[in-house]
Amino acid sequence: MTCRENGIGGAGRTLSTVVGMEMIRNFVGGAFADRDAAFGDVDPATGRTHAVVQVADEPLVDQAVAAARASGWGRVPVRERAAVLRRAADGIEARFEEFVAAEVADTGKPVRLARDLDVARAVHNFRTFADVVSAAGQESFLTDLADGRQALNYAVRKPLGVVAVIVPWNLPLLLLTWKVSAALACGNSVVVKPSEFTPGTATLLAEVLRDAGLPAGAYNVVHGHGDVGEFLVGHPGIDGVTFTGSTTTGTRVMRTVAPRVRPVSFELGGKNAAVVFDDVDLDEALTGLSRAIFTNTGQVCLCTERVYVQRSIFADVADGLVEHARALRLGDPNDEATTTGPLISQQHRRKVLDHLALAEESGAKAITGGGIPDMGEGLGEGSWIEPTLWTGLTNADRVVREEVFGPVAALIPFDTEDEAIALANDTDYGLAASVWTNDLRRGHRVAQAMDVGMSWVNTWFLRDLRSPFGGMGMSGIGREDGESSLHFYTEPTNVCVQL
Ligand code: 6OD
Repeated sequence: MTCRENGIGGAGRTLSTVVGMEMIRNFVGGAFADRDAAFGDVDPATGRTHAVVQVADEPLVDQAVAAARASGWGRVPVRERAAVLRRAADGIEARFEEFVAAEVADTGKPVRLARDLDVARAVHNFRTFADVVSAAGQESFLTDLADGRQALNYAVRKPLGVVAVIVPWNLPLLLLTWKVSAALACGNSVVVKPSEFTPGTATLLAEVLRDAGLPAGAYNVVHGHGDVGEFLVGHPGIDGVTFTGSTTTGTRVMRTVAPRVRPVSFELGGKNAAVVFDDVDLDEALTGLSRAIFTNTGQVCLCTERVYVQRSIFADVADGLVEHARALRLGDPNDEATTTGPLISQQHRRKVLDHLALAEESGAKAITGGGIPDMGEGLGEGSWIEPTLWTGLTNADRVVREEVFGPVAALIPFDTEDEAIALANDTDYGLAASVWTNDLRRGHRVAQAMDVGMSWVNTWFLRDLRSPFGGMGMSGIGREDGESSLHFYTEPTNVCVQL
């Protein structure tokens, strides 16, 4: 039986017996493991439970960490590791539509987005990190001391060992494979804890990695809520933690890991700004800004929630963005024409609705959206929200300072370049920014002046996995991708040979 078969995994699986649903199980030491405790996996588009997820307990997490330690993957030569990663990429491609279906069922995101962004990136992640690790060199120095001695110093990269990978629900497979492919490429074994909202693709990936020839124990999945994640990151057998999620959870993870002084890589919240100058190509900018605000229903850490617009084009940008927002098609995620799905959960929608109320209390004008759409039969119980744009807010308003993580943005005018930079940097976060201008020098100048990990000019979320990725301030700690991933997922150790 595979993890994604319908039915039950053995005696006592009462929940699945009753509802006869797909069962999502933990994967430990190269095999699926059954547990009695389970919860329902809800499709946020319909509000209906579509699968049953078995919950890991502490003994199972212990087993997963022990299996990871014993996997032997770190001793596999780089050439063979890269070959396994490439076969994993091929394996995802071969089961592409299964991954798409699992991601859509868990997130409610439009099937086109799941294909073009999430699953396509999963394939790309494995191929890229196979390439990165294959091309990686080591630092070396020929040393000439004043006393005449000579030496050869060279670094040897060792895997950290066992890495805990904690990933969120917004881009479950994209972020999981981004971290797992890099960690495995570097010779680490991983224990993955997906979000309880999106357990599907991490479990499917277990089959693909097993079939690609990854040794048992090198990839383990434990399901559950925050307590499972907390137990995992605090486990004495964990050598490093990579986490993407909220700043609040990130600080908890950091506290849990601190007593054992293990490296962490965190990509946390954001309150990302776009700065739009009046020399811009308006149509191009509106298309880009609309993507930046509304992609994945605003549930991407890089999404723009603050748009600073030069005053002379403020009305044009506002009208243009309203037109884009109204052209979005909310609806059945499996309909190819759908552009926009629901929020991940009712709980998250309550948070977003609180922010909509807060904006109104602050005197904002919702120039489009501002509430719950009428989705009609079948989708009425889903966690839908209207794409929303506000004017009339300033940086002093809470809703302009706090991350909403929904399809919302505040449009705020500015007059000068200096003012725009100051407004964009006036935040506790520092993840990403975009600058929209046709003035080449200004584009470089303003992009560099942004206090963020990633600045885009005339685009958004255009990624090269060799470039450093991560946030400043409350947006995170550490960088991943390319060389940065090699740095995080390995310990460079130095050998000095006197010549
Ligand atoms: O594109 C990536 O590699 C990445 N880490 C995206 C993060 C998005 C956060 O929601």
